[in-house]
Amino acid sequence: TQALAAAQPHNAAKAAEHEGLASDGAPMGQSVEPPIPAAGASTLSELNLNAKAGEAAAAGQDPLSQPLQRTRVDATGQRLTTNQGVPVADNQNSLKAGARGPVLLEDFILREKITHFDHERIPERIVHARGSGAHGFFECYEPLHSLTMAAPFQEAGKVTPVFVRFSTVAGERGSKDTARDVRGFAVKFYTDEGNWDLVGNNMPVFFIQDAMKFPDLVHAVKPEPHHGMPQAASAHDTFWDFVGLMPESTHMLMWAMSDRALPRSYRTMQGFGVHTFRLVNAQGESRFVKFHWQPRLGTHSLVWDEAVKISGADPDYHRRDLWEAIEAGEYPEWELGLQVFTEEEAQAFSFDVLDATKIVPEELVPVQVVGRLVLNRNPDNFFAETEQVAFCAAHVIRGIDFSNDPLLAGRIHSYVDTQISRLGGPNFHEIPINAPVAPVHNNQRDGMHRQAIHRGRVAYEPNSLAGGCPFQAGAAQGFMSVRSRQEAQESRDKVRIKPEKFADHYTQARLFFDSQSPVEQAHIAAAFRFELSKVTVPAVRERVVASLRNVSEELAAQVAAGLGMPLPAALPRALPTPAEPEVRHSSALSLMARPGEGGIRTRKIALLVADGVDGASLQALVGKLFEAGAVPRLVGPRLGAFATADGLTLQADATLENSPGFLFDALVLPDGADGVAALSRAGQTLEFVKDQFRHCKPILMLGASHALATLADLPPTLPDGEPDPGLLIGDVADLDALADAFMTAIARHRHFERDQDPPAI
Ligand code: HDD
Repeated sequence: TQALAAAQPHNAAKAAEHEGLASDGAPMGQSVEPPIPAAGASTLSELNLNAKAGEAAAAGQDPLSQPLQRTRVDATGQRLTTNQGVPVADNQNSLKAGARGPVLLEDFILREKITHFDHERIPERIVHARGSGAHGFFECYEPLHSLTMAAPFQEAGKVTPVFVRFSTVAGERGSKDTARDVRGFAVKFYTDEGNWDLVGNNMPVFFIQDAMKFPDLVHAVKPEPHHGMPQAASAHDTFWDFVGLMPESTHMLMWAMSDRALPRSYRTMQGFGVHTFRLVNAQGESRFVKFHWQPRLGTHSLVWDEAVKISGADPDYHRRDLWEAIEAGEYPEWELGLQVFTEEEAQAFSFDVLDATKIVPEELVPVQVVGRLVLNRNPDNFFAETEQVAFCAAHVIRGIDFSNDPLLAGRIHSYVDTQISRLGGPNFHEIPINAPVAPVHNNQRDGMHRQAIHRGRVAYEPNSLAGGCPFQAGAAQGFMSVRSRQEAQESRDKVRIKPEKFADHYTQARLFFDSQSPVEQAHIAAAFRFELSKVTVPAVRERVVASLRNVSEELAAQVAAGLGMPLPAALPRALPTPAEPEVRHSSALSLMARPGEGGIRTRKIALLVADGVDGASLQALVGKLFEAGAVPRLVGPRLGAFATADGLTLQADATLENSPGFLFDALVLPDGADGVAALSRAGQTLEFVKDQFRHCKPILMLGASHALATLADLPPTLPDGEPDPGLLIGDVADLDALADAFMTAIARHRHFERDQDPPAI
């Protein structure tokens, strides 16, 4: 991994920068001296030998395509200047006519500073405004020549730099990370044949089938327009009104109400391209493809009560998690999987592959793993990179093509269009984070914020004055004029209708629900209950429950009971007798199906500390957890040093006040009667213990701390009388065995055997 990381153009100087060794790295200060003009200069400005003309760009080279290094700024050891490079002597006082006199209009330094400040904000994204990004690379496992010409898949071991942005959908830019929401999973591949953006989500289906409905969907889910509430939440009337009237959203609602809408971390969620795309090989043969990202750490989610509490204590929970993992060298990793199938196979499916509300079950078309994605560098600057990155569903490269999915068609338009207002004009592709590493040459010119200085007098094609350049790539270069061979053409009458199979809204919603584990099903029912309980218009609630009867009678009954309403009649179906599905149960659809590689790396573990605890056992545990790659933290009633019963001094890393229990994956309660008594005097300790228990997380209770279990009213066994495998109680004499059992319990993530609705604690 390190060798590959070193090979990354965006990463090469990172280590040196952090150690302050960037001598030939980031330019110190803002301006970079241009090189001396090239020998053999031939244009007027070159002959002029004005240093500003610079060196002619190397043939075929795009000056914008250099690594981000060219735009990095480092002010170490530099004096303060204006934007014009004029040194600023005093950055404290404006220019006045006398000490108590008026500020002078001529103070251009003050005016420049305030003017720039006044314009610092840009519009946030229409959707997916809240997000976090990172740099990394994609590595191909095997060449895929028979499937595609796409550059990243041409050689085993080929590495393509990427920038990835994860996001929530509904909330504004400053909203919490742990909203119940779909997550964006957008990957920009800087391939040597141009940028390819795979702009996906962490759920493989979507709410609507046609882009015509996208503005309606977004207007319904965003804060209601009259009072601007609620923020980052779908639990309100307009969202449920809309989806209740759009039965095609039912399948996506099952995913959005599942724990997938509450990822524990961006690092523990899957990603999907959602649409059916095409892979095209050098012969122009195309096959359909679905893209899957599978996290190495496995899939893992929060529970709702926990997500709500985290949003108060740490609204940046996912952003911080991603940042810290990368800074710690625990690079997040996913494998790319493809489901590849032919047009003929697709024709025979019981569902339409052009319908973005349908999956292709993995039992029908297996997922073939073709490479891995590693995120190994945090951005230098949030605005310059994460905010200004512009993903566009229209950005494909040769070897990747669109299908006729009508939702995708709208996206091909929308993304480029939205950047024009968000990023201020048509030249957003020149912003460093968006500039391809492949050369860019065309006759598009000018426009707001143009950076490139195009040489010569020719800006048209065909031309003879510039030798015909830039010339069409054409078939001779291996770029086909037929992009991909299409299926037998259907009737091309102009119609505003949907294909027939799009009308089956429930078969796959049922497949999803039936494929969940009992605890996941219970969480789905609870999520519908919660969301609909926030809806104020009873008819809206009824319509949604009526629709759920077409998915699962059991689910509808549970939700109706939870809302204290009679079960309404089932909603009439658009297609009374849909085709028989090929797959009725798909274990791949359960989060439990992907436990990951095991182990406890990067899990955050709280060990409570106070004066009078047993220090040696805590110290030993910290060492063991650290060795296993976890992140142990000593949490005390205050910061600072604590004197332990056995004469050690332990420093608290965090406090019960600033780091409540729900921010941790597991909890250790220490031995030592005095220490336990001190901890129990702080009300937060019992909340800590109760939250850990309620969220089904592992708890290790050493010696005297068992008293806290009684104080917190923890049930001694599971509801069925069996021992709770996530609740480990023992004496410090057995520390080694307890530590091993604790780590095994942490590796399991949650102990849902103890999950109860309503919660016992
Ligand atoms: Fe979209 C942003 C994913 C349908 C229009 N979308 C956006 C982002 C992601 C997705 C991950 C954030 C990119 C980033 O981090 O900058 N969108 C999806 C998926 C969809 C989908 C997986 C369905 C399969 N989107 C969709 C439709 C339309 C849009 C149907 C419009 C017709 N999406 C946009 C947008 C956004 C956007 C308005 C807002 C900001 C941006 O593009 O750059 O153009």
